[in-house]
Amino acid sequence: MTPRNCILIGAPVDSGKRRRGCQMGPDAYRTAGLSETLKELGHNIRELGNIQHAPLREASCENEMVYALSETIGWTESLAESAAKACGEGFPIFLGGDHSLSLGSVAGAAAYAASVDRPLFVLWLDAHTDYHTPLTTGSGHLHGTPLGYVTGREGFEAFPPLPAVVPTENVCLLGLRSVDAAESAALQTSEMQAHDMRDIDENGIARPLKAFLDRVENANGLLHVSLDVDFLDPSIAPAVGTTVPGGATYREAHLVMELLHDSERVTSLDLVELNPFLDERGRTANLMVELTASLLGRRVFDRPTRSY
Ligand code: 5AB
Ligand code: MN
Ligand code: MN
Ligand code: MN
Repeated sequence: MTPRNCILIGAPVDSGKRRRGCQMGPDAYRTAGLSETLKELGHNIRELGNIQHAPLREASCENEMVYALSETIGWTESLAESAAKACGEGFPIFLGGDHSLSLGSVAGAAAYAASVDRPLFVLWLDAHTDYHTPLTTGSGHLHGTPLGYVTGREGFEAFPPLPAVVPTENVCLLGLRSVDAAESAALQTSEMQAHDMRDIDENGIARPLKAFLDRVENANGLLHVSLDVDFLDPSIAPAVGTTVPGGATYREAHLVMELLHDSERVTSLDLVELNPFLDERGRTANLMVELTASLLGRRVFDRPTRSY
């Protein structure tokens, strides 16, 4: 296995929703031994500690429901900068923090991809589509908007202008089981490949993922993976504010990570929405570390790499 230069970036973002606790996420991953686990697999690890949001400035939005706009803009600025830089130096892993961190991490990854003239693809592992804009969100929670931002939807005027838009046909979502009406309507007119749990129940999780990975391969793309804790079934991953029953099982989740590893395509990763305040004796943090280990090459026994 080729060792990767992993860059661990703590992003204690907690502004994407009203319930607090994701700010403790980076320390929970450290406590669960993320860095040691990846070292044991033979990877090089650089720890950047926790980053901060850019200085806050006044910002406003027509939708008065929108929560903590200035703070999320500040995070988007600092994360986009960190991501673009880290993508040029190694394999960034963002230790969240809630999912609003992905407005910045994906924007930065897209900027880097554009700078090396390669397309960026995004795999969204989530119960939700996170395709709102500040104008369509009913909750006002900006952790429900990162895919809206990075694909260039209208309504993000207060945010930093996107250096490079991610085309919707480059986005694949797996694990959906809670989609708001406004998101669903917008999704219909987009090219995103959205696979809900019904689809996964009927067809398995490997098939849509392999089809997507083939497209990434054929386009010689970079691949950003965004793993929301609520992709997983709450029975195995309780530490998240937005539990939705009927999520990915332990094996489905590991299989996704194993296939991603074998594809050798993943170039950046978000671990988001872990709320350690809601965990049971660290089990969710531990599972997220185990899944990251699968993505970075841990396997039960060695076998010839299959091509698909
Ligand atoms: B998460 C909801 N669509 O907009 C909203 O956890 C949930 O990052 C968003 O996927 C969930 O508030 C955001 C109801
Ligand atoms: Mn979610
Ligand atoms: Mn999410
Ligand atoms: Mn959530």
